[in-house]
Amino acid sequence: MKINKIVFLLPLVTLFFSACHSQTSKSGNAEADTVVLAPSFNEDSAFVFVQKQCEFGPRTMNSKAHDKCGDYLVATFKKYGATVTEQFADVKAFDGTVLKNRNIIASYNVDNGARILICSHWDSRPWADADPVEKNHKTPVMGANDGASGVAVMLELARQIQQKNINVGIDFICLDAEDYGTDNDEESWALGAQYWAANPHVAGYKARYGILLDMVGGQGARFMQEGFSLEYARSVVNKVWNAAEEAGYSSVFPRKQGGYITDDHGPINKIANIPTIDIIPYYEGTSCSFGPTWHTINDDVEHIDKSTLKAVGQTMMQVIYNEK
Ligand code: AHN
Ligand code: ZN
Repeated sequence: MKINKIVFLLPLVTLFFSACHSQTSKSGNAEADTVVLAPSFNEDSAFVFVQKQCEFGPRTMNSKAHDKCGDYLVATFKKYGATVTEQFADVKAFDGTVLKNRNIIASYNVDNGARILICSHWDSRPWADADPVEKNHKTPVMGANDGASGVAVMLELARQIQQKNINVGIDFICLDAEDYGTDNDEESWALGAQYWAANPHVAGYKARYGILLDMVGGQGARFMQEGFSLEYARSVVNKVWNAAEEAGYSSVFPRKQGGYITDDHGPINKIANIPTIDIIPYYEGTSCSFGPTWHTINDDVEHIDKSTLKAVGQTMMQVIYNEK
């Protein structure tokens, strides 16, 4: 009698759990569809990658610090087993300056046709023109959050992939010349992404989807669903916010809409036609939705929060280790 009861109740219990949250799909094929918990993303390691980039100084376009940091990124991705491709191009800025653009692409499982694109910009803004103090407006931004944080998460993901392979191909793209833009000209931003989208590093390049990491290390950051991401890649938004919940970070990734942001994902969606989302903070009810250090002299290593790097990094792990 007791055994009969258990046997009878078991399917109900299973039904209850699967109804909670897409742990298994309707097919009930546990082997193929069960969500696995990804290995642990190391936020201390990611933090060191932020520090390393910032030790070169602000990585402003056409600067020596930029050159040296580029070499460091190439060497570090190679050290973690990636196949690295570089794109050099002269691009014209809004003010007529010729920028020596360098996109750095680090690829895993190059022969796998099923690919995921993960990207972040690595250049620093040459002007802290959102600083509350006027005299700082021509000082370069260190870009610990705005630049280094996204690249640091990518480097740590690369280190993790070398330790445990994934089932798909990945291309990490360090995009250049994102942050040399001006307020009244949308096209002045994301010049490296514009170049890559029009000239992908592999002819006819295709990816299932893309994820842009922008400012993923700020104190008190929460990531809301960005407007263009919802328009161009709603299913990718849902995939990533589900992964955040699975990883235990639903409070950092609330299922709420944020703003519409001009960023590197624009050209990737519109020119390269790869559905791509932007993971970018949305600080509600503050004077700057990107957070208090955005384009100020306070965007430094001291204002980086490891727990934000962890929430984003672990969510990314949860996404990529569940890709079949
Ligand atoms: C706008 O200010 C409209 N977009 C800025 C995108 C950005 C700048 N991300 C980081 N720095
Ligand atoms: Zn910026």
